[in-house]
Amino acid sequence: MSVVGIDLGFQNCYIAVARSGGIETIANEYSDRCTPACVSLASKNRMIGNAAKSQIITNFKNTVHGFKKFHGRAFDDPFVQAEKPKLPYSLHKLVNGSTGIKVRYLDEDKVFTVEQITGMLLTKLKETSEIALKKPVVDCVISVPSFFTDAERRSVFDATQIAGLNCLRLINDTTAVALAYGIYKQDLPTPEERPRNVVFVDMGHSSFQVSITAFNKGKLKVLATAFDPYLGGRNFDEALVDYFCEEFKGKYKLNVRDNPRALLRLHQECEKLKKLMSANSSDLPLNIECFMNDIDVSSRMNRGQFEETCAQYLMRVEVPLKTVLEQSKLSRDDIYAVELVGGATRIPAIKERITKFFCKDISTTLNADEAVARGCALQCAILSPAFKVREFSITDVVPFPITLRWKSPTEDGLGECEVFSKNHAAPFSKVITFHKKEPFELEAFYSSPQDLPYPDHRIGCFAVQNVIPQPDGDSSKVKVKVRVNVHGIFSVSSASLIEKQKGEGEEMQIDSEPTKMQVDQDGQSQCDQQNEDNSSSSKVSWTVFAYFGTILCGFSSQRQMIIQDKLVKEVNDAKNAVEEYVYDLRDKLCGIYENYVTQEDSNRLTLMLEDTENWLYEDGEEQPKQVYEEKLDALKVGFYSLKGDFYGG
Ligand code: ATP
Ligand code: K
Ligand code: MG
Repeated sequence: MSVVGIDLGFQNCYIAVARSGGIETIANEYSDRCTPACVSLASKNRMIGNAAKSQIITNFKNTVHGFKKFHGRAFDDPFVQAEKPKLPYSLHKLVNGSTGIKVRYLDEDKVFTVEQITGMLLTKLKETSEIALKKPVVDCVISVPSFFTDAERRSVFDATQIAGLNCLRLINDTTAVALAYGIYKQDLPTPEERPRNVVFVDMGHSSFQVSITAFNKGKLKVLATAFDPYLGGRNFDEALVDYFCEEFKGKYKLNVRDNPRALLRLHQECEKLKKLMSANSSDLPLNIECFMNDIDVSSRMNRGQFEETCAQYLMRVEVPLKTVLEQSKLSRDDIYAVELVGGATRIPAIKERITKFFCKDISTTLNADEAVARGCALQCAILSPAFKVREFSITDVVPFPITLRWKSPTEDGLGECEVFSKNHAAPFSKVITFHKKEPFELEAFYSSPQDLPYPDHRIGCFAVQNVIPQPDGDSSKVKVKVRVNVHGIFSVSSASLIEKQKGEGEEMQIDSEPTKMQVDQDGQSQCDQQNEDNSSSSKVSWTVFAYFGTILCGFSSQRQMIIQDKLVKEVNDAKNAVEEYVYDLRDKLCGIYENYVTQEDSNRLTLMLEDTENWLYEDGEEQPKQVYEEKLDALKVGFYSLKGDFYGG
């Protein structure tokens, strides 16, 4: 059983694994701990991660990045529509209305679902962890933003399945960070003492998340979360891009926005400049050679100007901080520490605002880039029977209240109740009792659409079937179990009809789900329309049918794509072997072999090497693997057939 944690970032992904020495963040084949969330499709193969990132400019139409927030979103979603004109690649409306990504792959136009693209990225991350652990990886824990709704979570979950992963938990980013913070702390208050309250702030490339978490020995409880789902490092990059586009229009008469390649380069340079300005308050240069129309461009900026340019975004930093504090019902004095993670919290103006708001110096005891992945790996270790870690209980919150509405075809029992209030503990199950004579429908939705960072407040419809009246014509008691599970996904997990059985012993339970059930008395009584009756009864489970908007597609193609990638890699390796042999032998002919090879042989070999090199650039540019292998063999034969006392050397 593998213990792997994945921080699935909008821009950067990190992997942490459990090895004998503990939790460790691992590097990929480029010795990079960060794998870019980038997938590049080409006429022969796919590239994922670092290799894909290097294609962002050269193959911009088919290099997909910045796709995380398309999960669970319809093509017509206002967010998707707002992103569309800014993307170098094309989006496409899928038959089911969801967002597809249109690229040219294997010389054909292809539309991939977001789940497939993330599936490819996860396959790469899976492979990287398999290389590090030297064994197959299936079980893992993956992070998602705390504000992700059901549809977004389901969609990410589907992607994990496409990648062949068994995701034990989708954990909220800030909760993963809290776990990484708390699990090794030796000095946490005992369960009887007042908890230690810590604020976690994570600003990444695409979003801003805050949580307040209460720690006691052996447990953490998230008290509240708040967020600005549309505020992150990329807004600052875009502000700089806007600024320089405007400047270059005047200064060089360039319309940068008309040239996707130039625009992408400017983006990359602005991001670099932004990072430099975090460390340096002086004037810094921005130079790009051969930017557009053979023109070199240059400009400058300092931190003061940066803050002015980004004022509209800096203004938004305080809002979630205020919200989270209000939600937690704590005062500033109750806060023990404020911990920052995420790349964009390195911007000094952001740090200042956070410090000022909490009237407290911020601590950076956590690794800002790796804490999420480490927290995920720790959660995976806790859930894995194969790995021993200290007991630690994690209670998260429901970020958006959930209401259940019910109706029957003929009975006038229409009603609704809020089953999960805002910041209700999660994961959590509740049993709700209905008194019904016929099948009925339950509709779950988010109660406060105005606070939801998602356009559709519906969660799902559940039909409770096979409900019949009691033999005496009375309503039957139907117990419905609703749950927000470990992934933060809502479901109606089971329904049971309680049959009256006069005079027989205890209530008999024939319940299909073996999980431990926590019953929330509040929730039960609100929805209970009649008093509990005391007559004995037996419980019979009935089917719940669920309908959801998400549709899974594309399980089969991933395998084929992996085979294709392997094939291309093998051909490239065979070709590289020929090239390397040519260079190597040429070096040696002028070096260590010089005294052992006659001039005549040397000339003959040099000619042969030159021919081969030319061939590699011409007819040999694209050949099947076998041709390269034969070429290499021929070279070797040519070399070994030399006369003289060469082998004596
Ligand atoms: P998200 O959490 O939104 O899914 P992510 O996890 O991929 O995104 P991070 O890796 O936490 O994001 O942060 C990336 C962002 O941080 C980028 O915008 C990057 O430019 C920014 N960043 C990194 N280092 C610095 C720095 N020194 N100064 C300013 N910004 C920085
Ligand atoms: K990240
Ligand atoms: Mg992140």
